Amino acid sequence: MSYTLYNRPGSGGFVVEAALTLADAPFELIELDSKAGTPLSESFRETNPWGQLPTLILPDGTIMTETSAILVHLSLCFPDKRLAPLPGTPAHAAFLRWMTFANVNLYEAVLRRGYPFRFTDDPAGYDALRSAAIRRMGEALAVIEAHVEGPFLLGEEMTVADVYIAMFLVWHRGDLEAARLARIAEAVRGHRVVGPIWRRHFGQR
Ligand SMILES: N[C@@H](CCC(=O)N[C@@H](CS)C(=O)NCC(=O)O)C(=O)O
Repeated sequence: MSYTLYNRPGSGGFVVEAALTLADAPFELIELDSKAGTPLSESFRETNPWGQLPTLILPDGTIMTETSAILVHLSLCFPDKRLAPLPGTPAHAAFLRWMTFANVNLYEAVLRRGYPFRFTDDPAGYDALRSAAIRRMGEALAVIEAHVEGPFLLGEEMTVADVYIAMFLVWHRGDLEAARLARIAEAVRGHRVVGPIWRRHFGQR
């Protein structure tokens, strides 16, 4: 029984692909032919009515969307792979906190930057929306930077939260003083399993 992951290169499915690979879970990758900043084809809405990636089909056919929910689910399905801290611990509470924080504050800012036409009906406002989104993303990354336990976000071990945050760092277009997040991204890029997936999505960035 296998998972099916819908994504496009350089998109958020990178982190789901990394999590599935870290979990040794069998999966089929379906890469949609579409560019960042453009809506996906209407026909894809039959799979995900919100028309977004990543979309993961579980082995029993259940459709999952929302990156942080997918990552939390996978971490619970494969506890021995230690994708996340042990459920019920303070570290797991922090894991849930930052996963949701990233989805709500970072991912939405990425969308405001890439798809401003969804957030205002006034084309004259697109540039202002984009620059405010980049600033907001920098503010959210700075909050996470201040909460890095070290060396990884939640302590000694890398979790999928680190891989997730590293993805936002590579997408961020503004200035950012975040030495601890930069070190996490470096570790993610250099990771034996995640590194090759990173390079396929983001090249040498
Ligand atoms: N809230 C969603 C956001 C996903 C998202 O924005 N995905 C982008 C690709 S990175 C996308 O599908 N863009 C196409 C669109 O929004 O039309 C999640 O957490 O997975």
